[in-house]
Amino acid sequence: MSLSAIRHNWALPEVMELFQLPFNDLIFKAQTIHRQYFNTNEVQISTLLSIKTGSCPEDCKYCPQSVHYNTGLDKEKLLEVQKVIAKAKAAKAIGSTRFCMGAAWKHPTAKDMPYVLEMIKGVKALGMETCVTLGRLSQDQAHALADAGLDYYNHNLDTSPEFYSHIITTHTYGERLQTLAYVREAGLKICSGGILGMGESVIDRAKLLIQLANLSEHPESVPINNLVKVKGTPLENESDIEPFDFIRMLAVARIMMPKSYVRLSAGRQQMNEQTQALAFLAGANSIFCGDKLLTTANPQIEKDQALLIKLGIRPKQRQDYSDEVHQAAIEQAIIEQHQTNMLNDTTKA
Ligand code: SAM
Ligand code: DTB
Ligand code: SF4
Repeated sequence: MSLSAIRHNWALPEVMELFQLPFNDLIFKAQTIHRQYFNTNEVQISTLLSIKTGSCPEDCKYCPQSVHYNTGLDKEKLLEVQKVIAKAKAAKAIGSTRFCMGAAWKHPTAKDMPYVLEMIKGVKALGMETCVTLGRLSQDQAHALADAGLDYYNHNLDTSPEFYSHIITTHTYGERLQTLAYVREAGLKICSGGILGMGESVIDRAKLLIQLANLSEHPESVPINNLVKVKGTPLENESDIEPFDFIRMLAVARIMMPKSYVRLSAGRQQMNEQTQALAFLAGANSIFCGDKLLTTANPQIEKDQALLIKLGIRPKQRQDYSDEVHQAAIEQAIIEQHQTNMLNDTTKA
């Protein structure tokens, strides 16, 4: 079978046609393409850590960390480098191959940068991939991150250019694209996606995917977040989206960016196992593991391990990383978890 082409010329009518396909046809198409490029029974696992929490000057209506909203968040200064490395070690022990560090900044300052660079070097030394999300970057900052050995920069476009100013008023879509261009030019991998459930239309979702897929290279990682509605933010009472519509977004992302990792990102805590299983069927092949995202809850690791076992899905090892002892330890932990679950099921019965 010939491989699906990697295209950068997606147009709105054809993308809307994908969104309007009968559900089964869409999922079949996405899964067929997924199998051309990936092992369907593997997911890449990343872990998040907020290295600087709250008091962000930006006004993003979904975000619990914006200084503009009172969400009762415990604010924290930039964490110490050693604390960050200890958290990365714990993430590695649960099978995570990438450690993502997020800061509630409009952009990093000259004072912050040396600490962030040390964090990157320290996490890399553990044999993990590194990702940071620090807000807007200058060209020099993008190069400094690359020189420190950073693998991925996360910078989400979040929604369509048209809907952006309804949600974010303190920076522009153009600025986001500029940072992505600096990141690419510095030779870093890009992690960029968006959020569903902010009151956007299906056209906005299609336009977000067109922005991402029509970049000169597709982002290597595309996180699709389901809005976590946090009390105190302007979107706290937004209506839930239909879970099938969330799955459609993942499927269309998979079809448009066949080689990218599509991450079933924020919102899994509020999602049942069946919806998550459909997400994997639609081509999602990356998740965040660990009981916290940045500031909100994520499923307990035991729950995630149990789900992956039920579905026969394995955590993906780094391609360039052959630590067999580490892999064996993860597999042993998963088997033990499986046995405990079975034992619990038997005692309950
Ligand atoms: N300040 C940096 C920035 O905005 O680029 C990095 C941190 S920011 C928290 C990273 C991303 O988290 C946002 O772009 C958004 O996609 C996601 N996010 C924030 N709050 C969220 C929420 N309540 N639900 C889902 N995703 C959220
Ligand atoms: C992404 O797309 N989602 C992550 C990560 N990239 C940085 C962040 C989700 C944050 C959810 C809300 C919170 O926990 O504060
Ligand atoms: Fe700040 Fe990022 Fe939250 Fe916007 S999304 S308020 S920039 S932390």
